[in-house]
Amino acid sequence: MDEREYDALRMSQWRAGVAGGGFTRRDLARLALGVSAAVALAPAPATAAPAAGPIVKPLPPEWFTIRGTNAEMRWEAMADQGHLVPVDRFFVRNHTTTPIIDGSAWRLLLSGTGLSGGPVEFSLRDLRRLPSTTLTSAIECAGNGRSFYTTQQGQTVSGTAWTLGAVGVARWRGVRLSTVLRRAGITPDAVDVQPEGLDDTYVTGGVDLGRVRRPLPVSKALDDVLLAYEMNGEPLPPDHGYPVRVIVPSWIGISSIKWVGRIEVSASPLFSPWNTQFYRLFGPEHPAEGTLLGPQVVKSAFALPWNAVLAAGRRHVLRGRSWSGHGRIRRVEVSTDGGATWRPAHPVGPASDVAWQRWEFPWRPAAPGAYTVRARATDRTGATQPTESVFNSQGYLFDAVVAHPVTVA
Ligand SMILES: Nc1nc2c(c(=O)[nH]1)N[C@H]1C(S)=C(S)[C@@H](COP(=O)(O)O)O[C@H]1N2
Ligand SMILES: [Mo]
Repeated sequence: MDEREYDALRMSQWRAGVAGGGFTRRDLARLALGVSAAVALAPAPATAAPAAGPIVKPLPPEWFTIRGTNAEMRWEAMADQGHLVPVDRFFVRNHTTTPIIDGSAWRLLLSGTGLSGGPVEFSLRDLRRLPSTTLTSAIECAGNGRSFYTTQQGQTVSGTAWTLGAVGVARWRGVRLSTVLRRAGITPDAVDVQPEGLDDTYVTGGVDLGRVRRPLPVSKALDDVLLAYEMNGEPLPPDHGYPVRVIVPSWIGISSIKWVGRIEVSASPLFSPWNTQFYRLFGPEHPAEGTLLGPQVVKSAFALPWNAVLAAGRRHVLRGRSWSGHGRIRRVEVSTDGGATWRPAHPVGPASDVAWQRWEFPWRPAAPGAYTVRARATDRTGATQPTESVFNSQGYLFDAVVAHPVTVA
């Protein structure tokens, strides 16, 4: 089952009043009234302590743009890099603050009506003793590219004003979630699996929405989802989920819960604000309850500074990357004349269904002046980047071609 089908089913159940696991339609109504909702589930293990700032790792301005509790990767930081984003440049999306967790005291608690016995706990050592899997996968925030709704399309949207740097690719190692679910005694009745983070509860508009959590269908949870304890060959760093995070290939970033402390396994459908209130498409082109938000769309970025300065009359190699939630990139074209003509870029390195494609494009700008460069990718399903994205009020899934300004001097 893909994300779109699953979300469609759950949304119709939500509308019909079906609700299991702690978050109901009535809670949502109370949220709208500003009344604190009873979303407290079983207490998570008390191993979390707050860090000094929202993000622990250094954020040098040549690599990052700070956006509230988040840090966006600057694309020029990838100009000299291989397939992976090094940990020190990987973007960070925190609803609150990176918690500092003691890995030796940490426990993963599995519980719920979809298990044959009672709750089951795993330590980090328990997980490391199970067979491991390595997977190179992208993580991308559903709001990546959001600011272009405003700067390219003149539309007002809510949320973090990312440009294109809320995406990264890393090599993750860990244990398959399916292995852990089977050891915990998942039953054939289980329908949803909901990982929950150990970071602070998320408060917005004066309402405490509880811990960051979002359900997955059992079919996805038993397929390619990883409980990762390593990133690029090192233990997970605090900002990216130490000691253990979920990696959900091809699905929007919010599915990949960091600092996971509890996993609810349920025989009835689960709902949270992260699949009912956020991560839905609302707007004039969408029904009142919003459209479900499917896998990531096609995007491209140049590994160049915004307003890069290039010398006239010289040969330059423009480098960039393209990616899609629907599988590998088949073709990338580049325009240096405002979108009038397009020529193919040359692929570099591996193609991947769950990561990006690197590419290069040689360019010799003849005359000094202001230019825009554009990249347009097509994925294996034939989906291509349009010239305009369909508006939604929370600014998700921006897929249009981005006009990147360059000065030739
Ligand atoms: N516990 C927890 N998990 C979380 C989040 C969070 O704030 N808390 N943010 C989510 C979102 S919206 C994204 S896009 C990714 C970002 O992962 P990164 O910070 O490792 O780049 O983590 C997801 N997992
Ligand atoms: Mo996100």
